Amino acid sequence: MRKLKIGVICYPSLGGSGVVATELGAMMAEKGHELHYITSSMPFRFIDGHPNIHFHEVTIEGYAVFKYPPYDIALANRIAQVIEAKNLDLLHVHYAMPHAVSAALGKDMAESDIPVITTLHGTDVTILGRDSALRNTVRYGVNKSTLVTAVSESLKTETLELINPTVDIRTIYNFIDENTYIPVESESLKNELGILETEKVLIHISNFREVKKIPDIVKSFQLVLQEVDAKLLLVGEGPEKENIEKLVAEMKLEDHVIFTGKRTDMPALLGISDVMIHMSEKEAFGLVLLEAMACGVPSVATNIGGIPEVIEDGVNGFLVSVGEVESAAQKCLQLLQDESRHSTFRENGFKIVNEKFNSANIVTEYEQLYYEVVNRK
Ligand code: GMT
Repeated sequence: MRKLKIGVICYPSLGGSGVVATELGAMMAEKGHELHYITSSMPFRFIDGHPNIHFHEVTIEGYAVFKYPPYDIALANRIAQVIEAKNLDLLHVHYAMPHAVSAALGKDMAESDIPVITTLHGTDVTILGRDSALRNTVRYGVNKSTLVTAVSESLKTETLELINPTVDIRTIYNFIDENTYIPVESESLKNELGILETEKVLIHISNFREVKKIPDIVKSFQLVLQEVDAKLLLVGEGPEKENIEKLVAEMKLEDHVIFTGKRTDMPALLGISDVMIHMSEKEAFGLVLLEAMACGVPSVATNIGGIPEVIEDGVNGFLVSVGEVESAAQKCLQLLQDESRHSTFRENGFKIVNEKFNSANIVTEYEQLYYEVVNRK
């Protein structure tokens, strides 16, 4: 099979869709394909210097007439340039808004028949697809794609219900790099973060958006604390951070809740953690749950969206309903106080990572899809 030239459009900053886009690109590059990232800045897990990976920056001047600089148009313009200059075989777009629309426009500008694969990651459909100001645009971007993938069956079903697209949607699960996400022992990190040897550690990692329901996590943690000595690690940054800091202060939990900010040492942080807690009201997949699983950390999470496809209740974690703060606390305690259950869930998790979310298999699924759309053309 000939090697492909693939244009990748994604959000380069913190976020699961950007992580998947860069990990997938890295693995495709290892298979000999040529990757061209067309983004506003260098993706944060971008492998600079790899001979098969290239970066094409999208820039736009802030002219006085623009109330909002038209980034989406500048992106389309750059996509058109790269399609022509690099003779791309296909575009792989991560997150429909605005990327799928910019890809359609860029393709049109270049007068090209290049195939476009759009991967839906979640809120591009579950929130933006419900917003009357954007719904038609999301549908347009999706329908202009040659083929669409969703990161879970749940997201595929929700997309069919909400958008009823005219194009084929396939489910391809997210994956992690199994060489990076491994159990790591890091006692010095515990010291560094002020965690005592005897304390249990709960961890939550996210972009601190409202959908993550972090106040529910803090309330559950307070109940856990009544039974065991513990610390809660809140890893990440985002719009809700200030509110959560206030809540933690009101609940007088400052000595027990550690805000780490953005971190790059996830395996080490997971290595000192006993349970991952995730109380989202919307979650198409929950990449951090998979990262935790690969590092040997069972999860307590909500039974919504794609989470039940990642966490099997009573197998590699526990599921609770949204807002069930007490039940989440009890489930955390069951894992923190029962070593044998913890270790069974941990082992089950390793098996699930290896079988259901095996990166080599998933990358091959994407590769087959790439050839399918290119050959269709
Ligand atoms: O919508 C977001 O919260 C951002 C987005 C992202 O870029 O990380 O998250 C979505 O994509 C991830 C990667 O596929 C999934 O793991 C997340 O579950 C999904 N977020 C939501 O559905 C809320």
